[in-house]
Amino acid sequence: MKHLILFFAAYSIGATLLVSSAQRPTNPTVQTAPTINGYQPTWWKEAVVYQIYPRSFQDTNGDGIGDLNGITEHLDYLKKLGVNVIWLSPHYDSPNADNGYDIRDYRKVMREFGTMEDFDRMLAAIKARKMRLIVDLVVNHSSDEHHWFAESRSSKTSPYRDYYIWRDGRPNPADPAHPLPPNNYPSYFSGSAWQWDETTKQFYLHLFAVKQPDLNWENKKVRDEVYGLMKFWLDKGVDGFRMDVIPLISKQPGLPDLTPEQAHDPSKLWANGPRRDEFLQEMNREVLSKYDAMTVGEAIGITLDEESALVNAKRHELDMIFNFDAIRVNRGPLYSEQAWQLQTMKTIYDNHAKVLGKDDWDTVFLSNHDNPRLVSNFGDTSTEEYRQRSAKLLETMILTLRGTAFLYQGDELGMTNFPFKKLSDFNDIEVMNAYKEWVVGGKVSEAEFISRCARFGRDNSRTPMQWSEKANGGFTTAEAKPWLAVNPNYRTINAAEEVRDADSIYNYVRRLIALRAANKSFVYGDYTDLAPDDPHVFAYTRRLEQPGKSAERFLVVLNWGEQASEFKLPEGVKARKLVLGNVKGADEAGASTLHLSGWEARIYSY
Ligand code: ISL
Ligand code: CA
Repeated sequence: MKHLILFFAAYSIGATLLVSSAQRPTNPTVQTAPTINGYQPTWWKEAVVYQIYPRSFQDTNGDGIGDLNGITEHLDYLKKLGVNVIWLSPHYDSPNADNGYDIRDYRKVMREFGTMEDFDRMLAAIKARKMRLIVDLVVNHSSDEHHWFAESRSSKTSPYRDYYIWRDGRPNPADPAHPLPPNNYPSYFSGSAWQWDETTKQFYLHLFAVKQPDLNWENKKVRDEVYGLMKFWLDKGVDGFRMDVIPLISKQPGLPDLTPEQAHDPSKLWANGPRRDEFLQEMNREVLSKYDAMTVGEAIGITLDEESALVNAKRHELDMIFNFDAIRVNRGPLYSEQAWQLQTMKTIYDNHAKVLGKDDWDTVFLSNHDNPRLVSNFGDTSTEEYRQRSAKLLETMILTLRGTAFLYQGDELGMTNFPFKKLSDFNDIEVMNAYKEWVVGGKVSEAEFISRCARFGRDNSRTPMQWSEKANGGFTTAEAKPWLAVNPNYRTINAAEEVRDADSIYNYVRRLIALRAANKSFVYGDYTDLAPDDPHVFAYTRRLEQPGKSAERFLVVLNWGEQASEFKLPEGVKARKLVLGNVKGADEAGASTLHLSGWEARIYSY
């Protein structure tokens, strides 16, 4: 008992010392600021984040690959749009088996993207415009070309051996020289998650590509390496991290076989390793708590009920996660399309509002570099009119729902999926590997495979930005061959045109972001779904009532689909004044029933 008391006394003194000696406590203004509607206000809650996939943003040296100087060149475009945080997909040295999500050197800039000087110049230019930068932290795995792995695979006694996850194979009676994988884990990118390595005659684990060996987070040295590289970028001035597949860092003890039920969605099991929270709390204690940084975890395999464990402010883990419930609402197995209803989508957002409390925070996104183009996925590209309207409707929703908004490059222009016709049109390793397993393996026909990948493939969002009507959409020079073909519709869908056109999607999004920036109700306000059962109209309010201030109330009405809809406002909700809409001339302020045309979106004050 005495020992215990002594231990606790020493611990709390240690903790006090730690706090008081920290030179850079977490944003002191934030800690003392009064709450808004019960929420602690922070810059990242108020942020509109814009994701840049650097490979496809802007090429400045004619090699057909986007680069950091290309980002610097377009910062005024982003500033004008109004976004205030940029999330940069991996910019590190990489052999590009998975376009940079396989990192060879965490402290070096990818040669194709430029130099560290280019990075520093870009960061300074971002800061000069009062914007912030978060970078991608990909530390569930590294590249097999990282020097840690080169050492690790060289011998069983290498000091780096335990940086990765090595296991003996299981005996193979049919062929004793070639043991079977240690367990039945499949890789996300098809095939087994285990790769045989001839040098030391063991298997290593790779939940993604063979060239992406999983790091062993059980090893404190690995964690220290990660904390060190995080500090390296934070000390340079980056404002936080998007953390790739972060719940996967803690594995199941003993790595048992997946049961048949688990095999349906193995990420559920992988994501819930018993040390996940311990690792994240340690990372927070040792690194994040010392900076005013924002974190958003890609939380593959996490359900809404489990979310608070990761994002609750009192737990000191992450600030936010990406939950994939909404974005995957139309997705069946093997890239197939699943029928869905608007009510399902509403239920997802409603549940989020109910389950996440005042110490939690949410994200809103419906696209990224792993998903199809926003307007092709959830909107309507059947006519030019509907493409524009539905893109505006989707952006209206993303920017007025509850949570930090994440936009993906090109969606502000209503860029669409690419007309993929054949396997060689694709670049993505996920597609190439799936072809072997699904087509060669007889699960789907070749034609069906191409059509599914054209619908859901990740390359859809990775085609180059369409800047102008010039050759190659102005992404690169006319002579260059872009690393992935530019969508041929660049002649009509491009930034130059949209910046000019006051009614464009770009200018609509710009007005939306400005509206959100001017009205905190879109950030901290309450959310109420007015008609959860309506199959066509998504209508909700955002409301903020603060003592001593006049109430801020907004009504958002979204008519999903080509059909015209009527929406009868419930008692007590009067559409006072139209503040933004995507159909010219439509207003109906003061009406008790709204008449909406196809894909119409309106925001009223009420
Ligand atoms: O995109 C997917 C399915 O189409 C997902 O399985 C995706 O691989 C998963 O969400 C994890 O994504 C992240 O880690 C991967 C990388 O390929 C993705 O680009 C990244 O966002 C491995 O680092
Ligand atoms: Ca380039």
